[in-house]
Amino acid sequence: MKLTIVEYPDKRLRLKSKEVKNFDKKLHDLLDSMYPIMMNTNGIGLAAIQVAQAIRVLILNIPDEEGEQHQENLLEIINPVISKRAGETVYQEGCLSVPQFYEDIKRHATLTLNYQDREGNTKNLEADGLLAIAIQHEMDHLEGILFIDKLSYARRKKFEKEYKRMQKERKAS
Ligand code: QAP
Ligand code: CO
Repeated sequence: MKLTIVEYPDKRLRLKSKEVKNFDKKLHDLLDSMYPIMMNTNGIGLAAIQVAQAIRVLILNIPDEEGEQHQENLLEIINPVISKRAGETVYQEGCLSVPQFYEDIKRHATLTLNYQDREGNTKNLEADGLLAIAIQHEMDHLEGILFIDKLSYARRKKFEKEYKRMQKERKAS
């Protein structure tokens, strides 16, 4: 499956992703294709809508203490629901669909996640740190929400201006 990353301001990023009902080969092919594109673009998280598939699927590969990503730490998360959330944390986020832009975003510090794996098995996960942040960021994608939507009016205006200038430069080169 050949995939490319959908970038802001593409309207497809605003779609609400649909629940996965069939845990079939098509889903497995999508998951298998999402992993290399995330790794090749230096991502730690990717939602299916970022590769133009509006279904409730996301993958995460959080780096270890040495900052290295290992395939055995890959999480494939389908139909996620947060059942508990607590605390507050701020982290400088980025997004593969909003290249070259990073801003501090406030999230819950810890959460409990219910989800399904690629076979449709029900799973539970307690998350904190970068994993908890990444889960919230990727789950926002399932609702058509981007991290830039959480900026103040002034910061968002600054972003729109910088991003437009950067896109012009990228087209020119
Ligand atoms: C979401 O983001 C996230 O601008 C995943 O040029 C962000 O993988 C989770 C990336 C922060 C937790 C904390 C962004 C790569 C990757 C860029 C990413 C870029 C190259 C973003
Ligand atoms: Co993102």
